Amino acid sequence: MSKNLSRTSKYLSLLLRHRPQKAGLTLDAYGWASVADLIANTSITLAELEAIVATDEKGRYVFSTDRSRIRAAQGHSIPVQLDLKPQRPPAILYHGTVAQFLESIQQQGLKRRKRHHVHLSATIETARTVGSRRGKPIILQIDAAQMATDGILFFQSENMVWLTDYVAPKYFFVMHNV
Ligand code: HQG
Repeated sequence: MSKNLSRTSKYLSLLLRHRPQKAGLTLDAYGWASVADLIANTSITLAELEAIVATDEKGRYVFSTDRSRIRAAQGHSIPVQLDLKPQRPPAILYHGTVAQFLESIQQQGLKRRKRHHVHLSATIETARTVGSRRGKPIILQIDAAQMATDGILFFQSENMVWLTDYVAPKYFFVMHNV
């Protein structure tokens, strides 16, 4: 993705996940914004939107079937209903974080902070990328199978991120040498 497109994608993330009002947009209850409004209210073109949806490496944004609306697949801090259905997770999931949060995470468990859910990854590589956003990554291995057995619900976003409400300390450990 070009530098310009990547900057536009970050702005789109701000509008569709956190602050639609910055461009005078309103999202419906399910997080959809009107594509026409988005184009009218910003300098983003339809061609750019189409390129971002098609090429974003994490599939962060999706068009409605008729392409009149667009939303973020996950990662919101504002309340939206994504209508995700609970799904059985893989036996093991991973979470990438950094050393400065570790003590607190080990005491309190993984919390969703500003987002709707705790975000978990199916692979160590993805968790490493997520953690690397903040510094040297630390990978937690999560016993998703046990959590599911204990009745804790998991969801998968449209772009395949695993989501859950909270992960108690008994369900994870820090992976070393990864
Ligand atoms: C940490 C990006 C202290 C947690 C990524 C994380 C992901 C705690 C940070 C998606 C804690 C929250 C989500 C506790 C959790 N004490 N720190 N009890 N519990 N934390 O950004 O998982 O590019 O909200 O470890 O790729 O980093 O936006 O979550 O470091 O998929 O599409 O608090 O965001 O995707 O940070 O990232 P975040 P995250 P996008």
